[in-house]
Amino acid sequence: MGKNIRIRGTAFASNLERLRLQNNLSKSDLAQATGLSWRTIDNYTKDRFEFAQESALLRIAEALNVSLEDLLKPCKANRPIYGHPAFLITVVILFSIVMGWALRAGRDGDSIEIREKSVRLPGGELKFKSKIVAWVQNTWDNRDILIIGKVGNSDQYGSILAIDVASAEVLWEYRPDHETLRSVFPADKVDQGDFYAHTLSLVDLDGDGVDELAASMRHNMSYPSYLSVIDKDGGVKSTYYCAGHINTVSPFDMDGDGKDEIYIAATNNTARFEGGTLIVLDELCRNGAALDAESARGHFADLSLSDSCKVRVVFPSYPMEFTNLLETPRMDAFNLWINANRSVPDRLTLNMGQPSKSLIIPFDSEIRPFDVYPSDLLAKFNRAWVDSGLVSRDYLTREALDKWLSGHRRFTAGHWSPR
Ligand SMILES: [Ca+2]
Ligand SMILES: [Ca+2]
Repeated sequence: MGKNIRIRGTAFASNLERLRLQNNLSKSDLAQATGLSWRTIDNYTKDRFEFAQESALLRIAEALNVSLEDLLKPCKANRPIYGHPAFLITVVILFSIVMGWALRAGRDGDSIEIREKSVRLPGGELKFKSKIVAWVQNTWDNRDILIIGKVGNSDQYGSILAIDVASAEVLWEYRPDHETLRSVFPADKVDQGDFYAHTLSLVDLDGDGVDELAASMRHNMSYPSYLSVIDKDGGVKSTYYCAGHINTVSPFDMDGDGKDEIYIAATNNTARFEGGTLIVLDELCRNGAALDAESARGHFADLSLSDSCKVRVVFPSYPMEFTNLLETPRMDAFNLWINANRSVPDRLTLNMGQPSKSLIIPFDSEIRPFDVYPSDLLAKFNRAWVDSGLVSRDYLTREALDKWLSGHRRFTAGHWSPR
């Protein structure tokens, strides 16, 4: 696996844009010069990734005639002048200016402040009865928009609101359709509680340059969850249902065709396969349910739903004596890691198990899992468990891991089923 470098929190995005313009390069020029996709370059300039492949960064640095270090560090004066009296006087003056600006900004409410049950925007303050648990910012129709997800409470269901930052006007509100959800999942499970937005992600599924919102909604008392794609006007374009919790949602254009796919790590939660699952949705394949003949009963009320995902990979569970020690009754899949470099074999990896003790599974560009290995900590714990007789056999030998991996199921339904 190539080395990944954390770019979030560095000056990479702003340096990339500045150097690109200085070199008179379009994003397409830079994509061509580096062998990366236009979408990847665009995502980099918009600071959408936390990490980047070192090899990709080196190619960008080379195309822009700077060192990797210069690409990541903040742009500043070349010569150290910290000790010079003029520098100290300048600092004092600048500090006064900045403080004055900051105080004015605070008075004018120039910034966005998200609190537990309220948001303060330049256009005013909005207060809510229930907690805000997810948010994302975007620009739609040349307006800065804040999108927030709230949990429900006794007199209010969870919902998603799109708010115009400048005016603090609520442009639209999305509420889960409980009647439909009661017909998809067992009604008694749905009635136990409420759905709320667990993750909000921006995704451009059709590649038209306008982001859609991918909202993963989770039940607060039971396991049903779903992912809805919502357009800029609040219209629901598609919904995909899952019988277990959706944990991670990662939009990415892996094949570089300018259209994002949605990669989802989730818990499968069905009787024979409680080993976590990876679901891929795209522009055409994003309706239906993670449902098949072996797994449906007891988890879906509507067995006529068909699975129109692009790809779904379901992993088997581990024996309970092992999952008990992992402190997870089901093997949750989480931490999707997508590799921007198209030449590496492991385009995507995910973790499965418990955050500190997990199996790591790499997938190729066809979303086929081709290996599994334990994290260092899981291997260490496993040795201790085997030595002390806590497990009856070693579940992490190469032979056992290969056998476990060969038990996965892979669905490529891909048929359209609007709902
Ligand atoms: Ca779009
Ligand atoms: Ca694509």
